[in-house]
Amino acid sequence: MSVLLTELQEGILTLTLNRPEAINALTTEMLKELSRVLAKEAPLPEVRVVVLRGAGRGFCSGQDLREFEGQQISYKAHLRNYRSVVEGLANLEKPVLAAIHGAAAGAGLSLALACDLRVAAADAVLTTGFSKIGLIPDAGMNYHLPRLLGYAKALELSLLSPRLKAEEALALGLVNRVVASETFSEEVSKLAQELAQGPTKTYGLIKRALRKSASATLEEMLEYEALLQEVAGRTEDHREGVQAFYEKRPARFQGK
Ligand code: T3D
Repeated sequence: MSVLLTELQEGILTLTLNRPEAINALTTEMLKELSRVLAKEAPLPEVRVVVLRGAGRGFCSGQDLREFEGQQISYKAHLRNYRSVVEGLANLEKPVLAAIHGAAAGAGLSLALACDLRVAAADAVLTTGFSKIGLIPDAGMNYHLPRLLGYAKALELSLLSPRLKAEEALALGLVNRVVASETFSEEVSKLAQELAQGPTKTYGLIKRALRKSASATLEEMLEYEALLQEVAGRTEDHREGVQAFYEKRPARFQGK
């Protein structure tokens, strides 16, 4: 059985981390496959949204702590394993949804933070976890956590690694919504379907603009927005959206 399951249905590419016996702890093989799928399959035009989830009883417990047992952490191996995955999730020009049930820990949480939206089941438990094993947050967590929560909260969670329940994570802004565990898959599908029927190219431009704003001045953003709006204005979905407005009907976006 593959350590990463992929399924494309009605524009929704679902990627399921599949090592349930270790709460989907990340191995080199799994990260390599994730990186490949994000580079080769996710960008295809028939994919309108990507959902990242875990098999079994949790989302992801982070780096597999048994894979490199007794070995020194290697800067090179670490970058090789994680960089393309985190960049692949963050920079993909379409929405990426993390569907979190059970535990999301360490680099597992980092991957969820690199996604665009996070839906948590009521039973989810989120923890940075790194400091508990004497490591610093990685896999992009130092970038995403302070941008989502602000410096003070990001530092607190990084230093103390509390186990946050779904509702606590929601109150902090770490996840976008919490849904009942019983209807989790259904709610994730509903949101994924909504996104899959949206103006995909424009979604990609929205991501680009907000990502750029993390390191840009107001003047630079005004310039960049104008540029991206010109691109959005040339999409078929923009034409359809305006036409639908005139005709007082819902838009039928094709992602073009
Ligand atoms: O090399 C580098 O580049 C460094 C990179 C580091 C990146 C990182 O992600 S470091 C952080 C690594 N992750 C952790 O430290 C989290 C470790 N796991 C936990 O804290 C807990 O397991 C959870 C909070 C995730 C879940 O707790 P719970 O009580 O629901 O489950 P459990 O009983 O602890 O785990 C179930 C099984 O999964 C268990 O196996 P067993 O005993 O039934 O055979 C456990 O050992 C295994 N497991 C859980 N996490 C990992 C793991 N196996 C390997 N690696 C794991 N990260």
